[in-house]
Amino acid sequence: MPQGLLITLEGGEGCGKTTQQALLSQRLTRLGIPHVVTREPGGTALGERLRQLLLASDLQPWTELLLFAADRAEHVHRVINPALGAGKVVLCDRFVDSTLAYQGYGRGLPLDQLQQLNHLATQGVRPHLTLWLDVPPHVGLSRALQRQGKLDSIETQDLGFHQRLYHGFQTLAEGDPKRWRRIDGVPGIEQVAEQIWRVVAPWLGPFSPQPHLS
Ligand code: T5A
Repeated sequence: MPQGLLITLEGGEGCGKTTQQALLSQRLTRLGIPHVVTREPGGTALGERLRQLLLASDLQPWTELLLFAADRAEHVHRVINPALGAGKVVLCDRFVDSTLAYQGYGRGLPLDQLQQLNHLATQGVRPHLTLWLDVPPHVGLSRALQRQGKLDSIETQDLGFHQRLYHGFQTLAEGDPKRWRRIDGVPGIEQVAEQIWRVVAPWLGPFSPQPHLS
């Protein structure tokens, strides 16, 4: 079996990650490519409980950080590592970079300490490819509001917070262009999906039971 492939989807609120993750998964299924769809926070039984706490509570930044790290440690150990070890593609909605963007650029916690904590929580597992769905904060927030009718405790942070984390994702993406790909998340869902497919398809050769990807 080939080594697995970890693809993460990142971006601000309502940027379309969950929608695009589902479309990409459908495509992989049609091609017979074994894969796992997962998310943070969440992805495990404990993670889903932590998710409810994290999205419903007004937590101190360090408390919030440590709960995200606990979620990630459990997730990597129980879901991501086993899937990668089995040679699967893992599509993960948010991962280590959300901590850098939200808790680092957004909340102002020191980036070097966040990197260390990410390393501890993941035991060094890193994404092979990260898709940044680039959507201006006001567009993403208005999509999230339309979909849910209300915003969760992180989404209701002031616009300055969302602008800082947007800048964070931009800085992270520009700082590691081998791993990151910027996807324009503003056009319609199908157009965004095509951009993503053009980026992802070349990575999938070793995982495809078919000779050609389409
Ligand atoms: N967090 C997470 C941290 O602070 N630190 C961390 O370390 C981690 C891992 C997670 C929260 O936790 C924070 C970040 C988050 O605040 P969440 O509910 O998972 O909470 O929040 P999001 O990840 O932001 O997920 P959302 O579901 O809110 O947004 P998505 O997944 O980006 O967007 P999606 O696909 O659900 O789309 C939102 C709406 O827009 C429409 C969809 O139909 C949907 O209604 N839409 C489009 N509309 C027009 N054009 C397009 N191209 C569209 N694409 C989607």
